[in-house]
This record gives sequence, C-alpha cells and structure tokens, in this order.
Amino acid sequence: MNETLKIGITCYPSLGGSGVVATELGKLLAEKGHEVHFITHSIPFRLGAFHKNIHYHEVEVSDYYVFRYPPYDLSLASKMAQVVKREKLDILHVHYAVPHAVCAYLAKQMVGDDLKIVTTLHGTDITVLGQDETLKDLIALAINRSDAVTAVSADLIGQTRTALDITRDIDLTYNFIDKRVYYPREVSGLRSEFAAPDEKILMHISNFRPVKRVSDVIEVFDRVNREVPSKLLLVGEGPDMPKVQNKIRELGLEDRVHFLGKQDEIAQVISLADLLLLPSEKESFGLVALEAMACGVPTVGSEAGGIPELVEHGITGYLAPIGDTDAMAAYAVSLLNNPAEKARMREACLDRAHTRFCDQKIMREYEEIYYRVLGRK
Ligand code: GMT
Repeated sequence: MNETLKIGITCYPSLGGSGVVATELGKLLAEKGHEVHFITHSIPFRLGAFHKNIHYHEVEVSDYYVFRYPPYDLSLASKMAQVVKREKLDILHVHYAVPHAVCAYLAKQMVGDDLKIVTTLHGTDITVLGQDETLKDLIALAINRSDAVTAVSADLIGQTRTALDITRDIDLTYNFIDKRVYYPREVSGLRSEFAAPDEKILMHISNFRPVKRVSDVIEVFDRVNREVPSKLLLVGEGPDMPKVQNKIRELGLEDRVHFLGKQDEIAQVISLADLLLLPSEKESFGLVALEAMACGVPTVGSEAGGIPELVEHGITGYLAPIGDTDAMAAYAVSLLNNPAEKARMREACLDRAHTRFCDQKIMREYEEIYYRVLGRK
C-alpha cells in the first residue's frame, strides 16, 4: 500500500468548474487517508460539512495604505510557504495557472526543492489568459517550473503547447464526478412545476460569460420550440444575462423560459432536463456536460475545445460547429422526437460517466502523479 501524503490544494474557492474539481478531489484524497490542506481566500463552497483529514488555511491580504492594489498573490505565496513548512507538506497541487502556479513557484523558492508542485490547467488560464501579453511569459514560466502539469483534456494540452510554446510533458487527467451525488434523481413532482406532461425540458447551466454563447442557446431553443412543445430552464448568472433577457423578449419566449439563478443541488436540477445545451465558443472540458451525463441527460452542443472528448457525437449527445444553431436545433428535435433514441442515449450516458470519468479512477491518476514527482513510485 502506498504511503499517505500531505497535500496542499489551492484553487478559486467560490466559483467555477476548476474550484469544484479541486475541492472534490481534496475530499476524495482525504477520504482515502491523505492529509489535505486547502490554502485559499475563503472556504471552498463545495467543501460542505466537516471532513476528517481536511484543513483550511485562509489567505489574508494586507490592506496597508500604500498599496493601490492589495497584493493577494504575494500573500498567497507567503501563506503557501508558511503552511508547507509548518505542516510539512509533500505537494502543492494548484488549480488554474494564474496566479496559483506562479505563487506556488514563489513558495518553492522560499521552502526549497523538497516541495513538489503539481499544476492543473483548466481552460481559460490558457485559452484566454495565455493570449494576454502581460501574463503569457509568466504563465509559461510557472508551467515549465512545475514538477508535473496536468490538463483536463487533450485539446487543452494542444492549446497550451501552441499558445505558450510549451514542450514539456503534460499529463492528461480528465475531470470526474462523484457517483454518490450525480445520478438520475426522482423529480417528477418538481418537473410539473416547470412543464406540462407533453412538454420537453431543455436546460443550460453556466456562468453566462461570452464564451458560453448563451444567445445561441436561445436561438436553438426558439427553433426547437416551434416543432416540439418545450420549456427552457436557465441556471446560473453572469455578465451576458441582460443580453439573453433581451433576446428572449425579442423572440417572444418569455412564458417558455424559466430563470433558476444559481443552484447548489445541480444533480436534482439537471435530472429535470431532457437535454442540456452547451454551445460554447471555448470549453476545455465542460464539467456541466459530465454532470448531466451522470444523471442520464445527453448534451447537444458545439465541437469547441475538449467537448468532443467528453460527449461522443451520436452516442451520448450531438455536436455541431461553433455557432451552427440550425444543426444543433435539428439534432435536438430529432432526439426529443425519438423516445427509443433518447432511452439508448440515457443508458450510454450513465455507462460512460460512471466508467470513463469515475472519481476513484481519476483520483488514482492524480495520486500516481504525486508519487511519481516525489520519487516514491
Ligand atoms: O467555464 C468557466 O468559465 C469556468 C472555468 C473555471 O476555471 O472554473 O471552467 C474551466 O474549467 C472547468 C473545470 O476543469 C472546465 O470544465 C471548463 O470547460 C473550463 N472552461 C473553459 O474552458 C471555458
């Protein structure tokens, strides 16, 4: 049996798929017996109740009056070094390159080479920030100086190589779901609150940022709704919400769309849907499509980024070129009109989510990376 490790985890604790993945991984590692230390600016929102083997270290930022901008990055690096020394951590596993991988590199300069850094790239840290001239060299430095780098899709590995001219090894480690949480829920009572028995439910869940192309969701729904009586449930909030609301008004769809805002019980919410719409411009993986898959709900979306590695076209959903809302609507209509096809896809979704993206399997892949960088294979 491999020895247990002391692992520091830094992530964005309050938003996004990267924070969810980091937190869920920490919980799994702690259940396995490892000692996990979250080093973040607030308690990760997915942490939930008290967990044995999980510790939380809050990063406090100096607000000294000379600072125009509070130096969060320096405070984080300094906190990482303090926690590593005091708790004798073996590994710092940082999620999202900016600023976490840079801070970990700085912490390593303070504590010495025994500390190993594992950096997980999640998407926009490369596909958006990696294009930013003010940050790209620093991101490349942090990637090159990490002891191991992982990315959540093969597509993201390719994008990292191209955008930042990176040649080092990058491990492919897909995102995962906890099957104790993500499974088809019994929601027939709740369903009737949103749709009549003969209506289908389409759903979109995101942070409503431009990369999600939520306007495309409305266009697809508009076309589907002309042929299949249906409702659209929008889950989440974000900057594009006013634009989306305008489009819904312009198309006269107000009484067919429900806004659910931010939701915690995602498995229950997704179980309401007949299909998920994910027409993103950029998507390194698309964790929400995996969450849907694990609840037996297929995705109709774009071929962006890593989505095709997750959603197998024609098997667990349908994919079309970015912006091709006609094709997405046609796929959605054909799926919704064909109960046998829908039942087959549901089974394929459950099977794929719970085997290929099984939490225990992916956790072991991360553990192997930890033992490898520590030379304890
Ligand atoms: O999708 C977002 O805007 C949030 C972002 C994040 O950093 O949390 O998500 C990224 O990481 C997720 C977890 O690995 C992936 O599932 C998302 O596909 C990825 N988002 C993008 O690439 C746009």
